[in-house]
Amino acid sequence: MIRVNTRGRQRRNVEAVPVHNADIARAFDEIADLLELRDENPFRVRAYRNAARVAGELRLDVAATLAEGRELPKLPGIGEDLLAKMREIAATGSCKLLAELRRKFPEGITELLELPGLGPKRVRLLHDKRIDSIAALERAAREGRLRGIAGFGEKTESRILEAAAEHLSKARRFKLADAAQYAEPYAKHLGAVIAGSYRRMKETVGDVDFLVCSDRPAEAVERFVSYGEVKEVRAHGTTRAAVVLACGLPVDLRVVPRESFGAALHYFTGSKAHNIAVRKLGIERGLKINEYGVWRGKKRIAGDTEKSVYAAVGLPYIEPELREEMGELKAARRGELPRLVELADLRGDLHAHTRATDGRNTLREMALAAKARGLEYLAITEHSRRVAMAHGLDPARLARQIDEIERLNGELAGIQLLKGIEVDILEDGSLDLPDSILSRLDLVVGAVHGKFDLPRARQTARILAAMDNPCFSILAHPTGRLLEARAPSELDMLAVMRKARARGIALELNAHPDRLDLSDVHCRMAKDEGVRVAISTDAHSMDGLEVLRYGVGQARRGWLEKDDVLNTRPLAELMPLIARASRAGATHAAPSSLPSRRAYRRASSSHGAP
Ligand code: DGT
Ligand code: CA
Ligand code: CA
Repeated sequence: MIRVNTRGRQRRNVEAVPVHNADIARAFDEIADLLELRDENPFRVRAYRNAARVAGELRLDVAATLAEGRELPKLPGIGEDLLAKMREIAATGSCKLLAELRRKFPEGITELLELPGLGPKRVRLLHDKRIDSIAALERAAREGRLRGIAGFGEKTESRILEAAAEHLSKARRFKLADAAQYAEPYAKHLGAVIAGSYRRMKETVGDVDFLVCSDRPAEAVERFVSYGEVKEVRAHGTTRAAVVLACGLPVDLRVVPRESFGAALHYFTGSKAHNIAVRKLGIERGLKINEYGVWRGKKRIAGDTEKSVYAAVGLPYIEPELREEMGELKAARRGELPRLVELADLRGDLHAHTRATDGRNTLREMALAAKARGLEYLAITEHSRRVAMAHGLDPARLARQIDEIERLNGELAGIQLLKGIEVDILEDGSLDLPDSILSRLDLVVGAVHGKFDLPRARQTARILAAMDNPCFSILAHPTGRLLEARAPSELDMLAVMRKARARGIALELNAHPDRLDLSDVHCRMAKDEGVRVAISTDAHSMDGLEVLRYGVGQARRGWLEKDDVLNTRPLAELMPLIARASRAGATHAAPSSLPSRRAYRRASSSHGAP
């Protein structure tokens, strides 16, 4: 289950600041956290977690819809009580229940839940000892006061100390999709273009960078600082300003004249390392490159478009997602830039849930939603029985779903449902369902849902063993990470990839913005190792299909091209690739030796690959 990062959360009491869906999701998540701390009924906790996810994934803006006097559509899994709370939060930013719960706990308590190894039980114990924030915890661990508390040994203490110190030293970052909810309407209001890490589709952003072209910069700056959601103005100049929004998101603004647009966009898109490298190429040609243009002496020779900036240093245009100084300049110089995969290249989705388990829509609704998005196929991959909280399928229920899908496929035109499962990979590497039922499916997606913290060798052996099952088609969310919340599992990713390649297994890039697992670095590694990547939504609702675009962004950061991505294949080409019989010894393209190998080695050493 996904928990939204709550660190540094602003307890909002700013009246009249519009409430975004992300705020509603966070409120529900905080309720779930606090109920858990009170040891309430897990089903009640889960109802609020689900509501958070529904709100977070909804495409329509709840507060705006209600403010216009329109009704919300029926939201599956959201009963009257939750709906009433949703209205209350949309109108006021909070609700009575949340306010009551907050009164019972000190303010920093939920941030403790974000540390690895700290669940509600332990946080309750800490609370009893008046250790109520990460800072207090860090102090207690340093002073050796934790090991006296039931369940905390010396080892736990040192692990917690490490995690707390890391947490405190790290600047807060926002998940891309969360930042988008606040930044998009703001940018639209200003007619601004968004640059920075946001444009590079980085999975998290430190702040959002706006660029406005105008000959009247003072006006643009005024409009920027007087936006309704601004909580704090940090800088206020004639062509630039910096603010923090009520939600805590910092936003920077720069205003430039029209003829500088390309140079400014290039400069503020970054990354800094990429900029420095481009500027160096300029210097070699006697050119000066800054945010106003490309200059030979006092003469401006380029800068109205980004393309003109690159052309001035003899390079073709480089896509923002590649601008990380990870070999893109060399590839550009040699004419070897990848042709990055695009959203429109995707023909289907290979990971989705329905009401049969913890999804919220029916098979038919999911099929029609996929069709409406122009997809050709959608794999239904419910949880298996071991994932009890999600009401995972046993063989009998899965068999019934297989029949239902076959019936539905006979009836629906223009969309094909694929019969699948997200089978749990047990601790010993065996799968949670017998081959007799797995072999009846079109594809088997395997995933880890517990014991994320096994030692590296055991975790790796577990995954490798699972991939030996002849039915195995795709390894889902391979590292199990949750951005800003759960670290990736320790895994020898190179060994996993080599095995995947040998067995014709694809790795999933889970597109959910809380996961984005594979990372960009691992995507690139997959490409180098000749392993196909499946960009999958893991949708639990019709709107959940929307996240594909984040998956595509991550894939592009990982240099993936159309051919590297499994679900760019039309159905007829896909089927033999996921079919079990063809998979023994099947391989993809030979591994290439792109300049990225060094790059991912460097970056992945912290994540597990040798
Ligand atoms: P973030 O905000 O931490 O997610 O990452 P960025 O890349 O958005 O970084 P940010 O907001 O500090 O700056 C936006 C862009 O401005 C950055 O990507 C490149 C450019 N920039 C900022 N400072 C410098 C600098 O000192 N030198 C150069 N060449 N470019 C810079
Ligand atoms: Ca930024
Ligand atoms: Ca910035």
